[in-house]
Amino acid sequence: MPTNSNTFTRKLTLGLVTGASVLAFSAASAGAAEWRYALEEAIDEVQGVFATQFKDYVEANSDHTVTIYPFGTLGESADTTELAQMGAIEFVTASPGFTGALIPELNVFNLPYVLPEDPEVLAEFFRSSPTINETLAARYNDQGFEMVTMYPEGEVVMTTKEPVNAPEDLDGVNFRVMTSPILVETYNAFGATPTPLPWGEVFGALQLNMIQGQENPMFFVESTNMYEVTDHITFAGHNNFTTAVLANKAFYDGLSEEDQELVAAASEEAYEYIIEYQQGLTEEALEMILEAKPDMGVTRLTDEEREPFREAAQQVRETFLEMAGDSGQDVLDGFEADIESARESVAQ
Ligand code: 6CS
Repeated sequence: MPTNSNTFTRKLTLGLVTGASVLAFSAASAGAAEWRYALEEAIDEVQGVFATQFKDYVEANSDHTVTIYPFGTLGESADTTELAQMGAIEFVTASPGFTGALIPELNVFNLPYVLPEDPEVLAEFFRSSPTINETLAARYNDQGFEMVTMYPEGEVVMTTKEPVNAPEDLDGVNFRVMTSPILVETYNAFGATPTPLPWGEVFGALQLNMIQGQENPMFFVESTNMYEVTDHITFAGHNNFTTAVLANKAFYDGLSEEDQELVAAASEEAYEYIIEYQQGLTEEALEMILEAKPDMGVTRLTDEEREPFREAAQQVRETFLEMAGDSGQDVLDGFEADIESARESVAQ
């Protein structure tokens, strides 16, 4: 079971106190430094596996150490993102499902039916896209971050108390989304009552029936026991969970060229590892869930059943363009062109 809210508040307070004293003693100095890296997930979940690879590479190739702060030790995503923005920690994993509230263009990742479903094309898109690695990287710079990398974490599924085959089935369902406005708009368009919440509140809210649905990749549905408090899983093919590894920009700009290259090399290695690590992860998680709860309902929407969700997605696109303006349009056009290039390069 994930941390309940009382335990969570206690841990958060302890975490911030411990975190503050740790931070006071570990300011970066010339030579060997301690780099602090906070996550939105546990150490054995995808973000933790990536961060561990990054840490191992940095520590094997320099005198620096990387201290990882998993979810719950320094607060919710909004807290850790702010700590990195102000330079109290050096690295953070911050997902557009939250940071889309800060940088409107990032909501392109939250738009349904934009990212390719083919995992090879998806991995190549993140690797090679100038829109991600130049245009969006510049938007992160505007907010005091250096974008180290972005990567996909797995196909997003809905988990609900009742089966979902059509938008009508979401009528009256309080559906938890991360806090970006485009996710709210998506579930409005899908026919639900969207409820933006930080992660730490989701399990309790499902248990208390304050919400009746949420979306996440399968590995997370399994690792956080979401299947204990929901009874149906729906694969609608509408998105893949994206995250970003960010560094504090002033910290990054102050690194030697050698250390900047170290960060890039560690992140490239961790990227390839995490893409490989995810092969079969969705299926494994589903098997584990069905073993623990054999009567869990699983629905894979057919193309025909997906059609009304795809139609609803058009309205979400329009809201995105109203919100992010011309630069949102450029990012969306850039995504479409970069996805096409990734498709062509994988097909060769
Ligand atoms: O739903 C969430 O809020 C969380 N989901 C994942 C897969 N990672 C972190 C995030 O906080």
